[in-house]
Amino acid sequence: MEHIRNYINGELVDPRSGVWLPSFEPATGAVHVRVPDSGVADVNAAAESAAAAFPQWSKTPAEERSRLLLRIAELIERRANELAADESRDNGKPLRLARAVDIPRAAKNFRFFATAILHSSTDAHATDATAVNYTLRQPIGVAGCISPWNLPLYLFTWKIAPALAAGNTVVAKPSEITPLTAHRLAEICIEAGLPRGVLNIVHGTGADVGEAITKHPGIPAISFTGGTHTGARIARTAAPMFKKLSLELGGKNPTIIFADCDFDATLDTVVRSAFSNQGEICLCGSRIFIERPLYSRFRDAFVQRVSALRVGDPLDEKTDQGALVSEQHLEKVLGYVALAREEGGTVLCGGERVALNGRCREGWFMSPAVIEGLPFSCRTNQEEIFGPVATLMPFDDEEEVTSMANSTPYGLAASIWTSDLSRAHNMAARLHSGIVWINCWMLRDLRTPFGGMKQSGIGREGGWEALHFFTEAKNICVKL
Ligand code: TXE
Repeated sequence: MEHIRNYINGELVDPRSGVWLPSFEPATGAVHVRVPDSGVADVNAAAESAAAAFPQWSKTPAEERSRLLLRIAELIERRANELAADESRDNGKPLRLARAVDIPRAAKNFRFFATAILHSSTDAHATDATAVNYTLRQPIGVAGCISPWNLPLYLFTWKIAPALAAGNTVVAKPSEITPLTAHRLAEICIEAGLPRGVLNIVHGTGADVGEAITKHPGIPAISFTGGTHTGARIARTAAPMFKKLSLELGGKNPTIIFADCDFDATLDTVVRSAFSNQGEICLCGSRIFIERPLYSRFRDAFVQRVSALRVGDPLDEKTDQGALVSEQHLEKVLGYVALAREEGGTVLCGGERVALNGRCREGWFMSPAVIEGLPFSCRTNQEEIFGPVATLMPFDDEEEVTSMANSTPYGLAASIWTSDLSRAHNMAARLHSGIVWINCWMLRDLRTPFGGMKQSGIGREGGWEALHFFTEAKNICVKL
C-alpha cells in the first residue's frame, strides 16, 4: 500500500513521528493509501526550508518563475489520466468528472498565474507638480495554504499557483481525507526542477498540521478553503498575530428560476448545479426557488431528471453520482434528509443510502434527494449540507424571493434564470452573494474576483485579487 510522504526542502520525507494515518477510497470504504501523521516538528522544518528559499525565489525574475510554473502545468497535463484516476479514487467523484474538471483546472491554475505575472503593472500617482508616488508590490514571505477534500488538486493549486507566482514560498496542507494528488504534485515539482524549499507540502490532520501552520510566527499569510467553523477557528488564532487571511468557506446558494426562463436550458444546468460532485461544491445551488406559475412543471421535470441520475462506481463512465467522501459525511448528509422530514418536508426522490454490488458494496453512496414543502427559514434551508440534497420552494415576486435568498448566514454564490435581463441585473445587485451567475452556472473566468460575504468568508481569490493577497503594497513617494 502506498505510503504518501511529506515534501520538505525539495525532498520526499517521512513524518518525524514515523506514524501514518489510513486514508480511504470512498467507493469501497477500504484503506487505499497511508498519509503522514505529521505535527509541529514537520511544519517547523517546512517553514524553515521555505524561509531559507524565500530570498532567492523572491528575487528570481518573473520570467523564470513563470517558466517553472508552466513546466508544472505541462507535467500535470502529461500525467492527467493518472491524476484523474487518483483523484477519483481518493474523493469518490466520478472519474469522468475528475478528468473533465479537476485536473485540467489544476493545470490551468498554474498556467493562468504563470502568465499573469508577465503582464502585471502597478499604480503611480502624481501629486500635482510636487511629487510622484508609485506602488511597489512585494511578496509577503512564506504563505500558508490549507485546502479541503471536495476538489482536492483544483483548490490546492488555486492557492499555491498565485502564491508562488507572486514570489512567495509556501507551506501547504491538503486535506488528510484526500492527500493523493497533492503527493503527485510534489513528484511533479521535483521533476520540474522547482528549487528546494519553494513549495513544501505537509500532510496530516487539521488539528495538528493545520493549527501548526496557522500558529507559526514565520508564516505571515494564511489562505484557507474549508468549513465556516474551521475558518472561524483559524481566524481566532491568526487575527491576534496580524496575519493576512483569505477564507473561502461554506455556502447555501440560491437558484432563482422565473417563469420566463429558457426551460430546457435551465433544467439541464440546474440539475448539474445542484448535484455535480455529489453536491460537494461550495458553489452548488442547493436552495431552488421557482416562480409559482412554473413550479409544478419544473418540479416534475426536475424530479424526473434527478431520479435518472446514475449512482455508481466512480470508475464507470456511465456514473453521474459517485461516493460521498467519507462515512461520517454520508451520515451527516443522510441526517439532514431525516431532519427535512422532521421539519415537514416531503422527499420527492432519493435521500437513501445506496448499496452497490461488486467492489463498491461497502462504499459510501446515496441517491440524490429533492425535497419540497419546507419553509425557507428551517434548518434544512439555512444550514450548509454539502451533499446531494436540494430543496424546492415557490415564490410570487422578486421582493419575496430576494428576501428568502438573502435569509441565510452565508453569501457565496447564486444563479438567476430569466429572459428579463434588466430584472436579472437588478436582482443580482441585491443578492448577498459574492458570485452571481445569470442564465448559467460555474462559467468561470479566472480573472474575476472569487469569494463570498457573511459566513462564506473573507477576501477574494482569482486574478489580481489573488496576486494582491499574496503581496504587500508599499507606496513610495518621490519629491520632484
Ligand atoms: O472542512 P474542514 P472539511 C464545508 C462543508 C463541509 C465542511 C467540513 O460544509 O462539510 O466544510 O469539511 C484543515 N486549523 N466545506 O472537513 O474541516 C483540514 O485538515 C487549520 C466547504 O473538508 O474545514 C483540511 O485540510 N486547518 C468548502 C481543511 O482544513 C484545519 C470545501 C478543510 O477542512 C483545522 C470543503 C484547524 N483547526 C468543505 N481543522 C468550500 N468552501 O469549498 C481542519 N483543518
